[in-house]
Amino acid sequence: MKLGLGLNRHRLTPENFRFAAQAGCTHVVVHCVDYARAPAPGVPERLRGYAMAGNPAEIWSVAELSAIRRQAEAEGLMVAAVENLDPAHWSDVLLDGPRRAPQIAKLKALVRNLGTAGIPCLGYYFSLAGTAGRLEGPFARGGGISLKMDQTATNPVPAGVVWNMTYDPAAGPGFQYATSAEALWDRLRCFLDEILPVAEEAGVTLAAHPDDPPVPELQSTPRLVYRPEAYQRLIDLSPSPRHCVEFCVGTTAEMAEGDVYETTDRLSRAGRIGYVHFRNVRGKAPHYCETFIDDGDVDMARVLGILKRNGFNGVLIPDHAPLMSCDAPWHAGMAFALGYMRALLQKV
Ligand SMILES: [Mn+2]
Repeated sequence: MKLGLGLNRHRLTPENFRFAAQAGCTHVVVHCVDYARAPAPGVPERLRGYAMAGNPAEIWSVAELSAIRRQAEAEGLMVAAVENLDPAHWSDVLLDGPRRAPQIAKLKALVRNLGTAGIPCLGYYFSLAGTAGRLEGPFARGGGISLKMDQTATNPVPAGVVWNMTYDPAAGPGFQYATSAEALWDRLRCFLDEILPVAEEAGVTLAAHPDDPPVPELQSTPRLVYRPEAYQRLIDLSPSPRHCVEFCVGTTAEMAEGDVYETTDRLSRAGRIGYVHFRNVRGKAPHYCETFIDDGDVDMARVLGILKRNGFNGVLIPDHAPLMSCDAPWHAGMAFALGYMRALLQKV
């Protein structure tokens, strides 16, 4: 197994690649979505709390992806995956909207671009509400800044927003058009039916993240993979070897039902893990708190042992880690998680 670090778009700098290498990483998972793009001046009040999605006309190019790869390689690292799609590029795939067909064509081109740039995996998260409904605060050990969920009620998603970002500031007023879980499963199946053949040709694995937070409904939208059994339903959508899971240990442990070790065993035995989000948590949805990697409910060494026994040979990244009190809160949190993971990997 290999150690990696996830880097958001604004962290794709030579210093951060070097930081990953110094912590013992051989791989990085990169984000191309700008999650912090400010709303345009003049967007309606009801959309002010949401970041703006990217440019719908521009998918990530071979040149852009290759430049990231070269930057990583300059520090001795491989790019294991690009994580997450921009809502601007697939809003109508998620919502079954009128621009679905051109967006699918662009997603196919994007998967080909990843293959050409030598990036072997695309992590995606098929969700209407995205990662809403969590709070950030001093909830981890010693007041480390982490995320918690402690609620069951959330406001519906405004029209023009999907996956927690505004893709159409001119939409609305009102709310995202309601749909059922079955309709959403259908949309996911259609997406996979169209994209997986291209992914196979391009040599790119598609890896699906489970619902974070894992609750059956969020912001009046249905969720798909919020309990362990749903991983199987997801996998059964296609026999393609390029159809995998972005296995999130934390999210799986947060699921109200099931057992994180059993799920780890089932998915890794089936060979359907693209890469792993290796983080810890205390509690179960809808009342849980993200913790330091050594401080939650999950025996991380046991999870690693199961992955090893089943021959998983891919990349593990820390996912989120609590921010630590110092001049570099994010880096300290990641260094702590990576050091712990490195030790477990050496020992397993
Ligand atoms: Mn995750």
